[in-house]
Amino acid sequence: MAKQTTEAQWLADPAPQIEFQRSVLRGLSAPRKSLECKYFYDERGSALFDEICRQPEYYPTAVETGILEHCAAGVADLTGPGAELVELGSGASLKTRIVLRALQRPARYLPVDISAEYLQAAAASLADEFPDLKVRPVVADFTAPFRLPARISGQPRLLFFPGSTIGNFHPRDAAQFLGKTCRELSADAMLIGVDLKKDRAVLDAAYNDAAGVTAAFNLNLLERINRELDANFDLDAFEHRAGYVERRGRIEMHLRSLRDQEVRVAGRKIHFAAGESIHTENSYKYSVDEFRELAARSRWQMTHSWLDERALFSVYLLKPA
Ligand code: AVI
Repeated sequence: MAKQTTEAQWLADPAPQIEFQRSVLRGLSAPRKSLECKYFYDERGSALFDEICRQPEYYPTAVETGILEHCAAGVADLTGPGAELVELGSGASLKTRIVLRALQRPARYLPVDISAEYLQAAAASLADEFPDLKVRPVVADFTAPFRLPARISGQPRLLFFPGSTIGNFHPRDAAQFLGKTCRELSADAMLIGVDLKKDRAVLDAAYNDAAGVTAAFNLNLLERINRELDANFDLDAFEHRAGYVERRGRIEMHLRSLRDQEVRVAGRKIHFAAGESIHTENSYKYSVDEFRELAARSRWQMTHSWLDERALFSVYLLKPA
C-alpha cells in the first residue's frame, strides 16, 4: 500500500494573540463597533460553522455540494491529470472530496486554513481516505500574505475557494484578494463558489436558523474574547441579529447589546448603550454578471459557470485572463 503523507504544518500559527487583541480593541473603540469575522473560527467556532452547514435553512452548503457533484467531472477534464489542489479556507474539507475524487490522479492537496487544530484533523482524515495523495496542510490566514510550497513542476495547479467565503470580503477587497491570488499563487485555474442574490426571505432564514446555531456561532466570538483577552462579556446581555440589506447586496450580522453596560477587554473599559450593536460579519451576494465583472477586474476570466435549478448558488471556473 502506498505511504500516507500528512507532512508537518507549513507555517507556525499566523494569528498571534497580539494581532487579535489589537484588532478587537480597534474594532470596539470605533464609533461604530465591529469585529473581524475571521476571528469566528477558533476550534468551537469552526465546529459551530460545520453545524450551521447542516441546518435546513442554510442552503449554500447542500446546494453547492449538488452543483459540485454535477460539474466535478467536467472540471477534472478541463484541469488535466496529476493536478495539485489548493483549497483556501478548507475547514472540514467536505466538498474537497468531491473534487479530489473527480480529478485524475491528483498529486497533492494543500489545504490552507487559519484554525490549526481543525486543519490538522481534517487533513489527517483526508490522507486516510486518499492514500496516494500527498496532503500538506498550510496553517495561514489567507487574507494576509502567506507562502505556499513551490508548485510541482509541470503539474497543473487548481485553486478551490468554495462556500462563498469571497462574500465575506467587501467587494473592493474581494477584487484585490482575487487579483492577488491570480498574481501570486501561480494557479492555472480557480474553482469558486459564490452565493447568488435572491428572495430576502430565503436569505434571512439562512442566517437565523430555528435551532439557534448561527446565533451561537456569532456569540461565540464574545466567548473567545472573554477566554483569550481577559474580557468579561455577559453573553446573556447580547443578542444575535442578522438580515439582508438589499441596497448593499449583503447579509449583515450583528451582536446587539440588550442594556447599557460596560465591558472589560484586555484592561480597557468599553461602554455599550442599550441597543448598540457590534457589526460582526458581511456576507455579500452576487448575480452572475456582477461576479463576472468582479473577476474581470481581478484579471480572472470566467470560462464556465454552473447554477442549481432554483438559481440559489453558483460555481465558476476562472482562468487567468
Ligand atoms: C463562511 N461564510 C461564507 C459564511 C457566510 O454565509 O457568510 C459564514 C456564515 N455566517 C453565518 N452563517 C454562515
